[in-house]
Amino acid sequence: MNIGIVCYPTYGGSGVVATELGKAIALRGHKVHFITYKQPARLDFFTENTFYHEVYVSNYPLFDFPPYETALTSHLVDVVKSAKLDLLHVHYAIPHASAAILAKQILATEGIHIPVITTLHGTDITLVGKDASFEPVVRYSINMSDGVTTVSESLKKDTFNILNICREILVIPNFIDFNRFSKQDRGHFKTAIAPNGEMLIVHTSNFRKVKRIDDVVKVFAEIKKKMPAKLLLIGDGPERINIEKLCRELDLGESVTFLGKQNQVEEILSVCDLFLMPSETESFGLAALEAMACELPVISSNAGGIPELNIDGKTGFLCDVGDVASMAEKAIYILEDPIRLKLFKYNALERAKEFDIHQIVPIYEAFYQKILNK
Ligand code: GMT
Repeated sequence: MNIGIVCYPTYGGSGVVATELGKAIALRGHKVHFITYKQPARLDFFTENTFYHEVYVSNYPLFDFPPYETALTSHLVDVVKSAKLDLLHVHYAIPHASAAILAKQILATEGIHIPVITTLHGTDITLVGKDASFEPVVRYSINMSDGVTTVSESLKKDTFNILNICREILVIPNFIDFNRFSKQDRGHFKTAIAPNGEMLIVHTSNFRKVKRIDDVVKVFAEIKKKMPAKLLLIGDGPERINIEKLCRELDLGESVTFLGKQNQVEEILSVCDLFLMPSETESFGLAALEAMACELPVISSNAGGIPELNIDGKTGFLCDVGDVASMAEKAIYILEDPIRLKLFKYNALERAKEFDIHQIVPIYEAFYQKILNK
């Protein structure tokens, strides 16, 4: 197959899933063309089967808002024709699905049929998708796609309910590549950041409000009252300044380290003991899966699709959004007993194995084939 993949090239989960999927599909012998405005962060190697097409947007002075969607649509039309693509797989509804549907309609006028598969990732439905300024376009693009997937049952339900959509949607969960995400021996690093054997608590995200990082800090403050512990915060974004302020107010001093954006997250996860994900909404929780693959139990909220990944009482615990007291209590329960901690770590890894890239990518591949055969 000759597949075009459209995604956000930055650090977000949807871009990671799209890029890792494209790389895996290419390794299975298909040709994969990434079409986006910047080389995807995880597209760190090229093979004879992967191609990258950069979308250029004119900055003509008349444009207060450079029309990326129009430039992307034109580029899609061009790449479908020049690379003779069989299928477009677009990740995140806005603006990728709508650009692909318009490209499909333009190509139809030239007698070219290009099927479009849209994968919804979460906030494209639960936050921006329901914004009145996008809703009709999102609904139309989903309805006009030849195939639609969501990353959890929860997101599928949200798509039906929020957008009042009634069509077939296939759930294909996020996946993990154990060649990259597995516990590595980084003892020297652990000694450097936790010289007195402190418990290492970790959180990774894009530091947006929806991640509730203030809850991460408040849970950590409670853990720290009971045992020596440190908190590592990986990522960056608009909330960072408020979180730094909160850490000062709670007098957490040097026990919290802001590591910023990191490329080798797996190396840091490998030395930690517990992962916190108290998100307001989360369609799947790829960051938690990455942590579990590195043998970390997860204390999370029970929002969205997280319960489809984190098993309450086994791989960690699920608490109501904002229930800091319960999250702290459960975290301490896991951390205070070394044998219990070991068991939760083992369970987390075993659960992560159910989302192995080698099991999930063939589901996408079969879905491509099904849509092409239609
Ligand atoms: O988590 C984010 O805010 C980034 C976002 C994205 O669109 O890149 O992640 C979403 O997609 C991931 C991959 O499918 C999911 O694992 C995340 O749960 C989802 N985030 C939310 O729903 C908030």
